[in-house]
Amino acid sequence: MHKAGFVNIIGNPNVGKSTLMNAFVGEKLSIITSKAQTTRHRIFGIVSGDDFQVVFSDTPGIIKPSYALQASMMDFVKSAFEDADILIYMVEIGEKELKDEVFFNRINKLDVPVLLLINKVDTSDQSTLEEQVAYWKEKVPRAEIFPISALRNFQTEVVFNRIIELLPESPAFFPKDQLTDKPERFFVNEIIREKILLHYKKEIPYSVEVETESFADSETIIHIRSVIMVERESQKGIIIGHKGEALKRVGVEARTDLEKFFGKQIHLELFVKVNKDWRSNARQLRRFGYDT
Ligand code: GDP
Ligand code: K
Ligand code: MG
Repeated sequence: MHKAGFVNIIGNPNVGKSTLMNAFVGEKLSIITSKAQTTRHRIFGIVSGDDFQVVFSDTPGIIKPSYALQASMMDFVKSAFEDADILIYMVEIGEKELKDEVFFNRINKLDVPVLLLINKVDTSDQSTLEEQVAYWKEKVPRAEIFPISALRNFQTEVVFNRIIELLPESPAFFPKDQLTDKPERFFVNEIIREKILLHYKKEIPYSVEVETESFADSETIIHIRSVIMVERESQKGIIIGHKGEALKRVGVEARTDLEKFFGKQIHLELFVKVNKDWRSNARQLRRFGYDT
């Protein structure tokens, strides 16, 4: 018998959804930072065995959208509700307030298995943890609750084994050696965007989109040319920085990660362009892959 299904991970921003999917897949498919809205897309991470295939979906954190980009991000979350065979609802230790009741009520109404993961237990003591488990048991009576640490790989295997048990009988959805649904350029864009999230303050990371114009893979080296898109001229200056130092740092760090990701030498060229108000422009958003 072969089992396969979609396991969709949803939750508030920063609870550790991307960290968990990467831990399951064993590859850094999703970028991770301590900032909310690091993940903007729905990203598949595929784990296959001889008689199973789990298609994880990492999704953006649940927020109340205030511009078109964020609305599209929440459409990714909604789609993750609709096609889940198993839903993972992730919370972090200490989280009690439900930021979006609408999503929350949907969880209690779903008829697929729900695993409620209380993440970051490495930061908690036993009594706090017990209190949290009791709280979530009452709030989501139909969920199975697992305290975990995605970062330290604590109890993640237990969760994985439970997922395999719960998977429906089905043939595989993807070739067994496929890890994700996204093309190479997507990961280039994301790795560069991660460095921007890490090194720039305030609104800058949220105003940035990265587009890879060329990706030329030869035997020993990959030549990559990417554009960092900002919304305003003033942001362009900030990205480049004094004597180009800031942009240079992004390039150096991104290249190191790209070499790890692709297992090859990378030659990376970065450019900065102004694309006025792209976050609110439906046509631009479609171009950057924000349509569901
Ligand atoms: P997401 O926004 O839900 O995708 O969360 P991320 O995976 O991007 O993680 C947000 C932050 O929480 C990052 O700084 C992670 O390193 C951190 N984090 C994730 N899992 C754990 C965990 O189990 N323990 C601790 N202490 N930190 C974690
Ligand atoms: K994050
Ligand atoms: Mg994320």
